[in-house]
Amino acid sequence: MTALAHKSAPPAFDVSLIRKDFPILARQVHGKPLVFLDSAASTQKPRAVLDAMTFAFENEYANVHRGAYWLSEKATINYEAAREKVRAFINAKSASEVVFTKGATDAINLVAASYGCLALRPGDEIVLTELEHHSNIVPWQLIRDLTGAVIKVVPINADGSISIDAFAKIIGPKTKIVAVAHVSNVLGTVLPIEAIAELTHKFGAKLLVDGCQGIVHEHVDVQAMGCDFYVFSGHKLYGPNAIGVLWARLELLDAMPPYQGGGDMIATVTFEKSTWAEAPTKFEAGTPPIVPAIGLGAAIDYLNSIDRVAAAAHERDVLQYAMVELSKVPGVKLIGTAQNKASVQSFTMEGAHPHDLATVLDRSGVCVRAGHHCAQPLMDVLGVSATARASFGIYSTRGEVDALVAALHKAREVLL
Ligand code: C6P
Repeated sequence: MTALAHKSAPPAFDVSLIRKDFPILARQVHGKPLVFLDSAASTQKPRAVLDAMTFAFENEYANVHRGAYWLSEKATINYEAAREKVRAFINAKSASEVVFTKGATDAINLVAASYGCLALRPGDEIVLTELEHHSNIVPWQLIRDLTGAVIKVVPINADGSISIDAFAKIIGPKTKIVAVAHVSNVLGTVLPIEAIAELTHKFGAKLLVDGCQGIVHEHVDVQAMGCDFYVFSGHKLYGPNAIGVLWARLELLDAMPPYQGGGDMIATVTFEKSTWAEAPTKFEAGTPPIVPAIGLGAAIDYLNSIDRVAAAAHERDVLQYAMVELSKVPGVKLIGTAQNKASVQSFTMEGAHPHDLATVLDRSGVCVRAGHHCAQPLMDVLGVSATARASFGIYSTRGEVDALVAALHKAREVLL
């Protein structure tokens, strides 16, 4: 939790003002105020993002990198300005290191297919952890099956934490790629990325960090972090869906072959042979997600306009409160209690299936996710088929936790 882990008292954070920026939070569901506790799946969008996207479509929309006319040039400038905003937000050295993708899943598939194909030979090892999302497992299985590489898995501790010693037992001379979540979408565990990067590089391997659940809660500096690839999705960062980011050091992008072929990603094409554009265009085949990228840029502007240190402290407060209050509900068991965790709390209730629980909570206007959370191998490790999960964003409140707890008491009456 680097730059956001301030020791001094957090500045005042007025969550009621923040909530006014998110139009959907004012609505009712089933006649009850919306209590949106599923931000880990996708966050709600501030007015600034909605307005920026509407403005782009209404006033400055055309295809990018193609037109010799003013409107296309303006759209191109806006699209590339969004790339620069991402660069500054994650402190990348150059905007050329920022590749726009459809999302984090698309970005991991890109790295697995392109870098994996370049780096992996039979017997080489890809290191994952037990808490990975399917998006950071299946792409590696696909490239494993093509190359003859082997997947090794780092185990978690009972509380959902992972010790660096566990990594040290698995990463070794055969390791070529280590791919880990920044923050677990099920357990909330924050992984020790800097230490993992050091260990990975000791053996000359490369580190991919799945930042989907990390960048939303803390300041990310890809250079300080020491990873080689960092990926995330716009829709979890208060931006639109259909846009994601792959950051990689330029020398890696330069060495990697294209992932997909099509318009824009080429320098020259003949029927005999094609040559490639420079990165990042080499990895952006076809018409890119123009307005979603502009929306992501607006989300970054929005986040830069608020006190993110205070927002992170507020989210931690809501999480701590939720952990205490949920534990008081009879039959509720918290899943994921690592010391260093972000705003995600999974739980089960004895005698109630998480899906039934989520359906009953919904009648009280409370949205939580239930299921395996696209982490079936983790469910197997935990010995459960599913959990319920409450997850928090900058707009979440203690009052919403109270509403969840009240709805859980009602659910006990209905289900048990
Ligand atoms: N997790 C959740 O409810 P996409 O779908 O590409 O935007 O993100 C995939 C992904 C990858 N890694 C992690 C750690 C994630 O949490 C997610 C998305 C959502 O937990 C939807 S399954």
